[in-house]
Amino acid sequence: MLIDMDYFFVACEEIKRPELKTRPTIVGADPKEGRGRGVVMTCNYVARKFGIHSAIPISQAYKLKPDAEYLPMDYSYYEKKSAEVLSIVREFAGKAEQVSIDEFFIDVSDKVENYEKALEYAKKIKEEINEKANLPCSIGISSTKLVAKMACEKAKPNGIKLVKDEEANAFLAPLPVGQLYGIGKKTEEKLGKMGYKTVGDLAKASMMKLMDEFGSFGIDIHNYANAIDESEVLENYEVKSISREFTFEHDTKKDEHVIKEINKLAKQVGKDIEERKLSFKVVTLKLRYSDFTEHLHSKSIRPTNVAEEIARNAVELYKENADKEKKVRKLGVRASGFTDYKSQKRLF
Ligand code: TTP
Ligand code: MG
Ligand code: MG
Repeated sequence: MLIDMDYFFVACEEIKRPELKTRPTIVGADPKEGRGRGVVMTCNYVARKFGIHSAIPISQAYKLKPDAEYLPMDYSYYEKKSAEVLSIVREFAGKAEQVSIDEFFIDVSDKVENYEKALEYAKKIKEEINEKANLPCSIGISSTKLVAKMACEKAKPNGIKLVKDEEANAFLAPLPVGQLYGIGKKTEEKLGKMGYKTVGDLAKASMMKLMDEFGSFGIDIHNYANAIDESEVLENYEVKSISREFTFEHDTKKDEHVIKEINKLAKQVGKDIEERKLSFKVVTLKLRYSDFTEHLHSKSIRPTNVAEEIARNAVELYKENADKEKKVRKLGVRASGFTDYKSQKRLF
């Protein structure tokens, strides 16, 4: 699902001053009676009826509706509301990814077993956001991020749109190429000259021809036009390190016992790393002995996403550093120095 808040900045202002709900309201630069510079950040749907929308010059907005409410940005308040929405959304999601101040992808494939249930679930999420954060939103539902995002656009304002897997191509086909995600103004122009007007035209285009014109981006365009998008919802918690610890029931100095447990811990850490699609460059082994002295041993390696490298290096650290005179009481294995190996797709 892609959840995008409706007319976000102004919707936040309406919480502070409910009387704005029925009045055309704009957040952006000061219009200074038409002489103001700068742009409209956003406006409510009452104002959109007058032709006002995001990114137009504030002077133009003023011409269209001089008696609208013009408000300055209160960014810290919008950030606070955004964080509130994120925490509500997280309660419903297996995974959540914030893509902008008012936009969240959530993966609910482990929460609902079919599209009908997903639709019910989206209604619940929408109600919860409305009740708890006092804000309207729209939700797009699909099996890919690409189509969910585009479905949400169609759901606006204050709606939910489900596009099933088997409907995705027919949903995209009639749209002008400029509405396909990843396609900017320049690409749209070039595609127009090549004879591709709709996403459906583009879906049938030869991949080679697109690659000739756009390089590897041509492959992306072709995939998007065919509703193919394999990117996953990525958690965007900032994780600094991942570790596991184990305490022996009986302190031991038998290498095979210790190494067996190091391997187990490393496997658990590795599983976490793989799930989060991280690569790491530091492996640390913690050893606490029966006299309660504790030592950390670290190793920097070339960044890798190969989980087995954790065990290999942790065992090596043990062999190189363990005090063989003492019994081991507790072990810890940690990986850190993360980078995303599958960084987010250009598209988003
Ligand atoms: P959007 O989600 O693009 O727009 P919106 O929430 O105002 O309206 P919609 O109902 O169509 O989703 O952007 C979120 C916020 O980001 C928006 O409230 C204001 C800000 N913003 C800008 O500052 N400049 C811009 O050009 C756009 C598009 C948005
Ligand atoms: Mg929005
Ligand atoms: Mg948005």
